[in-house]
Amino acid sequence: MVKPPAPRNMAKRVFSGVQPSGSLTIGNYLGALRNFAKLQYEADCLFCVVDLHALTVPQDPKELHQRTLDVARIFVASGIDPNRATIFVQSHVPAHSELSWLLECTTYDGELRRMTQYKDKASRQEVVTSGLLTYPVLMAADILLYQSDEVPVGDDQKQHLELARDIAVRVNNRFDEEIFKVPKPYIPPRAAGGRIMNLQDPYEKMSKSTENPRGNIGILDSPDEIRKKIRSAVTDSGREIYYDEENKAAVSNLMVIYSLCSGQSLDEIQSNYADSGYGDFKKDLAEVVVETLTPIQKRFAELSEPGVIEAILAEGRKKAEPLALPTLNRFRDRLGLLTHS
Ligand code: AQP
Repeated sequence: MVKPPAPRNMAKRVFSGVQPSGSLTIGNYLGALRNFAKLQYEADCLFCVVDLHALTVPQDPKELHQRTLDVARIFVASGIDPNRATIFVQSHVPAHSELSWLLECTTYDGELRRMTQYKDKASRQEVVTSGLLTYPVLMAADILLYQSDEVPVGDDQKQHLELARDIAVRVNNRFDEEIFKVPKPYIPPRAAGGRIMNLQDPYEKMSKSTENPRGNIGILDSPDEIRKKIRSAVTDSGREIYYDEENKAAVSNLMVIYSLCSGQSLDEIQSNYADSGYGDFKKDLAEVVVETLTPIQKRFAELSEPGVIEAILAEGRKKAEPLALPTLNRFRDRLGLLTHS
């Protein structure tokens, strides 16, 4: 049955974004995109390709251009319906950058330097841009601009979301008025995909910009690549297959991927493989991952026809900008900035 489009006055507003900073992984899919597709039926959703965030570390311009389109295609291919949710590109709505500057002037340097992701990414860069430091403020602007109630993200974004909440509360207190809604995070627990780990290092988050890409399953990887990467995934000592994040980090991570792709619970998987070794488990895991990603890849290919995704993004910008401007203008006004015609 075709579900009717989400009415704009739905009680709940949801915002989330994905950076076009590399090839999207199954971590992005299981931790975020998959939930986006579900939320569109219960909330007024805005999903954004956050291209400005990607600029915080060096990007090849041609690749950035292509990846921006590809992330939007992956949104749609993962089940986000552009007639229900608003899909758009961050830099197409300049209010994001303007609000980011205004919020930077209410954020403390120490708050930003404490961010784990900043410390981690800065330690891997030869030159650290100020954009890398202020990135969480731009993320706060993305969210607060739309009076978002809820933000579905993986658990690596938890600290940034807490900052967005702190900024909103600070501004509201200063003006004794709800300028910004204080957003709530929607973070799946680890066993439900909140933090998928690298297959070559179960203590490193699976990440687009990893230095260990053999441990990433890309959403667009071919079946053979997927099989090869899962076959060579590291495992833990002992042959048993059971869920224990601390002592069986590698196998637990593989079990979570298996569970989310197959719909089987972790307990079912454990009992199904009670008498098997890692070899059989990995072989079956590869097949359930291939089965999950193949339909997304097919849909992605259909969306690659010139003009299709561009039209969706143009429509998305038209819907997003009028939602953003009233909040920006109210905040400008409260700060004492002159209005213009
Ligand atoms: N490994 C992961 N497990 C679960 N969720 C994840 N997310 C990212 N990695 C995992 C979630 O995916 C969404 C989009 O992420 P992003 O593009 O905003 O950037 P990120 O969080 O920094 O993700 P990456 O893949 O690690 O990108 P790079 O390497 O460019 O920094 C977010 O909701 C994120 O939580």
